[in-house]
Amino acid sequence: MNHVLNSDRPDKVALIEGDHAFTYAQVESRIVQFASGLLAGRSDLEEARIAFLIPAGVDYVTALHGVWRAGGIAIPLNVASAESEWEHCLTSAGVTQVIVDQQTLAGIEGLCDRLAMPIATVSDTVTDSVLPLPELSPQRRAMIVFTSGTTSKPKGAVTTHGNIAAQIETLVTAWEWQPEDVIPLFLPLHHVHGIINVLSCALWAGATVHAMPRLDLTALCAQVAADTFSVFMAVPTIYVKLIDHLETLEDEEVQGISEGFANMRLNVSGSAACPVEVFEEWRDLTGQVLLERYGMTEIGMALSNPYRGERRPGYVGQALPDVAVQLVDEEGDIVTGEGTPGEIRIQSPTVFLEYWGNAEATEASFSEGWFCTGDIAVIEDGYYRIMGRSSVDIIKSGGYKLSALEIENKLLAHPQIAEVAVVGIADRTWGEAVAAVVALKGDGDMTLDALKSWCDGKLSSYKVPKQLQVVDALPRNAMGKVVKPALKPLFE
Ligand code: MCA
Ligand code: AMP
Repeated sequence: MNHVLNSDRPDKVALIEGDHAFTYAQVESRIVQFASGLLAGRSDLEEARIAFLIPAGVDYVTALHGVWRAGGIAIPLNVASAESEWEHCLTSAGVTQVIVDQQTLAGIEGLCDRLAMPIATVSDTVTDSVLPLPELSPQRRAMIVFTSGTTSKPKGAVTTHGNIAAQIETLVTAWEWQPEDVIPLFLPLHHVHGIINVLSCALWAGATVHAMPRLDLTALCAQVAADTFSVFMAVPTIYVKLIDHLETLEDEEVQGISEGFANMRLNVSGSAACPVEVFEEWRDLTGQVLLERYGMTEIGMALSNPYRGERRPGYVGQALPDVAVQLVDEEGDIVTGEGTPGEIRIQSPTVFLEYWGNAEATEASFSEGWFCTGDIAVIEDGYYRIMGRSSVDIIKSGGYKLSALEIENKLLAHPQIAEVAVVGIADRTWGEAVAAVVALKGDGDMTLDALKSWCDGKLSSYKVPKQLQVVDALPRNAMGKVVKPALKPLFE
């Protein structure tokens, strides 16, 4: 199984990182050297878990594909996590080795020392003594992506080589990826959106990826205005940030950037609901009709507006090829016909294998062979519309899925906090913003700034509450459970 680099045009540029351009042949050769170094004389890593902490660039691609080619399970970590979050990923997945680059080494070295976990850079691992690499069947485990959910700790979603190939092939076909395509990559590379939809589809199709270590709107827009890209993929928050950014610029500059977007063949939005206003503002500004699609870490992409055909604002389109979709109502009955909401359930070769080391959670997430997404949708005029989620404990902020329970558990360790509830509140930029309601011990007070400083280093910064309300006691129902819907109006 080699769901890897396109090998049709070895001299074509696969990846651009800063001033360096790497051809497909160069990237391939580095991957083989790295995989050989990882194997260190063995014939197959036999699904050993290898985690890596590397920003977008050739080292990232080398680590991801190198682990795959050596028969390991690749675990991309969030470069912006707090140490305790990395520790959870490393220990719960039984990681045997951590790969870093020169920039990320210092941040995680201490943790690896404490856990007695071997750590190495990509450059130290590559070797000239190239070894034969193992043959891998589609059933072999390939990757673990950590995803937050209704449990307090993120779970590791395991996909096989076959799942990953199916996730890529579906999108390459549906969105008509071409070798001539050029795409910017600024999304984080520990989630499916960046890993599969952008990086892997492009490298499969023989296209060119411009790797950017972070989202820099000014630099990005300059390249857009220079007509560098043909395809653009982002979360709704980034389209909002771009719309706001363009408002700060002179008319002439805006015109150049708008034309750059207009000249692309495709702009995609996903990972969170794209508000109709954003869809319309983007169309007015650039002439681009956003293609909105729906997916999830555990299933890859499932629903998509058409590449050719009507893209409807507020809708996520129809099932992608080979994806079977059911809507199931609260009574557990399959919804037939249009207009009745139900939970989205999926069967598809793209659906993941299991949560690592958590058979119970895996079993609970399937019903009669269908993966239960927890998202509620309705079909209207043949198109799916996402209505919300079955759990109030999941928050989608800027495309990141956050667990209210995970944030509450952290905040409960604050010496002043007696009780806490975390909710997502509507926010133009973030979609939902994290908001905390706390009841304090004693008669002290708490400011948002003080809470934010306390969170520093304990939580990834995007999980830190953006709003705070202090109350005497949290509202609870007869069962003693906090009534979360009653908390949202506190922030209006
Ligand atoms: C950054 N900040 C955030 C977020 N991102 N706050 C809430 N939610 C966020 N998502 C905060 C930082 O903590 C910081 O706060 C301040 O904003 C500036 O941080 P910076 O990193 O400079 O912000 P940015 O570069 O503008 O980042 C915004 C972003 C980023 C580019 C939209 O959040 C992002 O890349 N989101 C995409 C996530 C994604 O790819 N999700 C896919 C998963 P302070 O100043 O207080 O420290 S979903 C998926 O994969 C499925 C399969 C699917 O359907 O796609
Ligand atoms: P994640 O678990 O991080 O992969 O996020 C997947 C979740 O993002 C889905 O279960 C949905 O709740 C949400 N999501 C993804 N795409 C869309 C979309 N186009 N509209 C609404 N929600 C979406």
